[in-house]
Amino acid sequence: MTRILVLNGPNLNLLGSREPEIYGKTTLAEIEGRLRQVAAELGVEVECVQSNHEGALLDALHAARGRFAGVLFNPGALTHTSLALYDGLAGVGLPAVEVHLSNPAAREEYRRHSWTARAAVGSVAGFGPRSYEWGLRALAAHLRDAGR
Ligand code: CA2
Repeated sequence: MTRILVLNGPNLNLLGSREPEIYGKTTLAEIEGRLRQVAAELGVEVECVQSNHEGALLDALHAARGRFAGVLFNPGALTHTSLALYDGLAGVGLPAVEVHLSNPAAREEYRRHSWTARAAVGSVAGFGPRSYEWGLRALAAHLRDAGR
């Protein structure tokens, strides 16, 4: 079965507990639960990893080679700063869809640039937890089209 790595970066483990006006009330566990439901519907399998550490995210990406067909990735604030994650994503060569709860393009200037999006197939942002769901649907369709 097609396997997809769902990777979440720094502070996303705090979802639902702080700043609900920006990031909503849904917890990461709830988002992951919904992704498992959608994955079952799509006939794919998801494995979910969250880390607050850039190096651990890189390790997860490297370990994904040969085990996963693609990556659904919310790099959190590292989106805007991490050339290393860009290099890692580009280096492993797995198709990735970047997702964001908020719409960084409509926020502060320093959130308007994404390093990681440069190595992604595409992005879904601004729809809260549904960004993940639609990102997963888009990635699964992309993998299907690519015969992977
Ligand atoms: O909108 C998104 O998904 C972001 O990736 C979230 C990041 C932010 O730096 C990006 O610009 C956009 C921040 C994640 C922090 O999550 C928190 C959740 C609850 C409480 C505090 C932080």
